[in-house]
Amino acid sequence: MSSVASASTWTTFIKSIASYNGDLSSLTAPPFIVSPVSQVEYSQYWAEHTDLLLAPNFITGEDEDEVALERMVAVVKWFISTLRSQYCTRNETMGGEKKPLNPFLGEIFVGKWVDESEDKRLGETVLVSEQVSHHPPVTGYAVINDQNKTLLQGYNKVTAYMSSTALNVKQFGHAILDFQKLEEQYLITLPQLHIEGIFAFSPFVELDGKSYIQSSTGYLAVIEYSGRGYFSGKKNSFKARIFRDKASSGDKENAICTISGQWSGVSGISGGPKRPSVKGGDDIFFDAHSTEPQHLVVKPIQEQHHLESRRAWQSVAAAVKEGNYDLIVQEKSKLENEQRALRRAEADSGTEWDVRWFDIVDLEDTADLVASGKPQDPLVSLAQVASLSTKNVTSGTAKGDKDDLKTEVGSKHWRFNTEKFAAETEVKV
Ligand code: CLR
Repeated sequence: MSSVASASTWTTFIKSIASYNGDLSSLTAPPFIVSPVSQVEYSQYWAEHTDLLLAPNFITGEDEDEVALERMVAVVKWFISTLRSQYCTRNETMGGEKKPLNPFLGEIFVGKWVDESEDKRLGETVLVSEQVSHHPPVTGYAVINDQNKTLLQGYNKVTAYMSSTALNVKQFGHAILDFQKLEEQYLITLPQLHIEGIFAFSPFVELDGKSYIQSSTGYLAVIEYSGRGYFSGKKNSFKARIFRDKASSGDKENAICTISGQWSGVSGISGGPKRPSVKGGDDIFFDAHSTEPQHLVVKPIQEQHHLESRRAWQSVAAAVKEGNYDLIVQEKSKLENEQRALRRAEADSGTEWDVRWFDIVDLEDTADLVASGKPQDPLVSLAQVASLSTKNVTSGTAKGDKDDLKTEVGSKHWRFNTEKFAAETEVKV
C-alpha cells in the first residue's frame, strides 16, 4: 500500500476512534494494524515465566512473617515479569501494537507450559482461556498447576475513549492467585493503559495509574506506573511499594521495600527481605531482557476442536498475513454470519449459549455464592482488607469511590469452575 493510501485509511480510523466511546470490538481497523491473533490468546501472557509464578511455593522458613514478606516480593516479581509479555509482545513480534481479532462467544484457547526445570519441581502448567461474553467482550482464564496446587484465575474486559493524544483504555476484572498448599491468596488488580504513538503511525502501550496486589497474609503491594518524563524520564516506568498492611500504606514512608525501574527492562529493589537468596544479588530485582519468556505449547491446528481459536480463525489469520484486505473482510463475515445464525437459533429455541468452564457469580447474592461452592469468594475478603470495590467497576477502584457508590453497578464476576473443566471430554490440552 502506498504511504498516501495508508495515511488516509489511518486518518479515517483515527477519526472513527475519536468519535467513539466504549466497546473497542466494533472498531473497523485498517488492515495494517489488524493482528492475526485473537484476544482470547492474550491470557497466556500471565504465565510466560512459570518458574516465577510458582516460586512462592518453594519459599519456606522459620519466621512466618518474614516468609510472608518474601512470598509477597516473589509474587510482585512474577507480576512485573508478566508486563513485558502482556504489553510489548505485539511491538516485539509484529512491529507495533495491533488490534486483536475480536473473539466470538465460546471461543477457547488452551495450551501448556512444559517443566524446563532440572529438578522437575515445577510440573506442567496448563492454560485455559474462554470468551465468556461477546457483547461486551469478556475473556475468562485459568492457569493451573496441579503438581504445586497453584491456580491463577481471572477475567478481563476493557473500555476505551480517545483523547487528543492517546487511546485511553480501562481494564475491568481482576486476577486471583491461589496457592492451595500454602493456603495463601493474592488479589491482583489490572493497570490502566493508553495507546501512544497513534498519530505517528506506530502505536504502543504505556501503563498508567496504580494497581494493587493484596495478600491474604495482610501484605499489600501498591504499584504506580508512568511513562516517559515522569518519575525517571524513561518509558514503561514503575514503582512498587510493599506495605505490612493497608492501614500502614497511607504513608509512603512506611514501605518495607521499594522496587523501581522499567517493567520492560531492568528494575531494582531497596529494603525488604533479609535473605540474599530471596532478594537477588546486586539489588537487581528483575531484568525482562535477560529472562526470555517461555512460550506456551499449543496443539497443531488439525488436532484442535472447532471452537479453538487458531482453528476457528485460520482463514482470517491467513488473509491478514497475506495483507489481503478484501479476503480479510470476506473471511471475517463468514465467521460473523455463522455466529449470528447461532444466536438466532438460540433465541428461537429459547436457549442460551452454555459457557464451558466459567460461571458468573453475584457477590451480592449469598445464595449464588453458596451454590457455587464458594461462600467466601477471595475477592470479597481480599478487597475488604485492601479497601477496594467489589463491584463491576474499573479494576483497582477504591471502596467509597464515586463509581463504587453507583447503585446500578452490580457485583457480578466470572469465576473458573474446576469441576466443569475436570469433566471436559471434547477439548484436549
Ligand atoms: C487484553 C488483556 C491482556 C492485556 C492486554 C494487552 C493489550 C491490550 C488488550 C489487553 C486489550 C485490547 C487493546 C490491547 C492494546 C491495543 C488493543 C487495548 C488489555 C486495542 C483494541 C487496539 C486499538 C487499535 C490500536 C492499534 C490503535 O491481559
